[in-house]
Amino acid sequence: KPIGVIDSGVGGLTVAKQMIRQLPNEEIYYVGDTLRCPYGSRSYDEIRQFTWEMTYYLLDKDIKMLVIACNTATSIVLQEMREKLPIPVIGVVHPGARAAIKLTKNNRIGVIGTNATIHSHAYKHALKRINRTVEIIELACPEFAGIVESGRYTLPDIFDHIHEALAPLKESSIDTLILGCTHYPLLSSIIQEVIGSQIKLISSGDQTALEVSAILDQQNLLSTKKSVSHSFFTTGSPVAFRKIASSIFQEPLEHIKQIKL
Ligand code: DGN
Repeated sequence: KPIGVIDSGVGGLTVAKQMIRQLPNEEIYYVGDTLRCPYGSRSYDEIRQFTWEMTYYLLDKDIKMLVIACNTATSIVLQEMREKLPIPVIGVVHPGARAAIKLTKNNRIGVIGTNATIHSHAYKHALKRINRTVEIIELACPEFAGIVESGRYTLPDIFDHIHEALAPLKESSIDTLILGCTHYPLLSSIIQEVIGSQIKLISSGDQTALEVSAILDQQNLLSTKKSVSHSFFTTGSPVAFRKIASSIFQEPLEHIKQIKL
């Protein structure tokens, strides 16, 4: 059975990529709701409804586990999905928080994400639960996911925009910055240049893939398939999806299908 991965758009592919790398015998079914992306500035009810729609689509395909590869959706729906679904469900917030706690030396951690993620304080709660003494600086960067979806993130004006957006972190003396939106790893080289090389960046993809593997192992759900084929479903243009996805995977992706939710 496949593992389902969902995101508001292409950002979750940064998580799917790590899963495919770390778990080569697992089949991934990915849904990106590119038509309705970004989710970050939508209402709580919309985010909840859209996330459930993607999930129902994949449940029909008999997935054995669900990865919510979107911080916005994780912040709002993870708990509810865990309670209601008969399969394991994992989000990206706790893996990212755990990775940051391991890495920080001065206990000052920055988090950037969409409006919805930052206002939910999901990272703050997750970090404080692990270590009460940690200081957390949260900053919403509502434009970043749209920049990634547009595919125009190498332009110099994007650099200036990111510089301006991250200015509030300048005096914060954080030593670790969580990229609290799965779209942001695609901007990581620009973000790193703007905030300086002394600050470590955390993308949750790696850590999430590790946790997926641990859960599958615990529940005896690991696949031993020799040849797997992944499927990608998008609610938007498959051409635009293929273009961004192929640059993330650094190889042309097959099996991209447009769907209606
Ligand atoms: N990639 C999603 C996240 O991690 O929050 C959200 C992007 C968006 O929809 N704004």
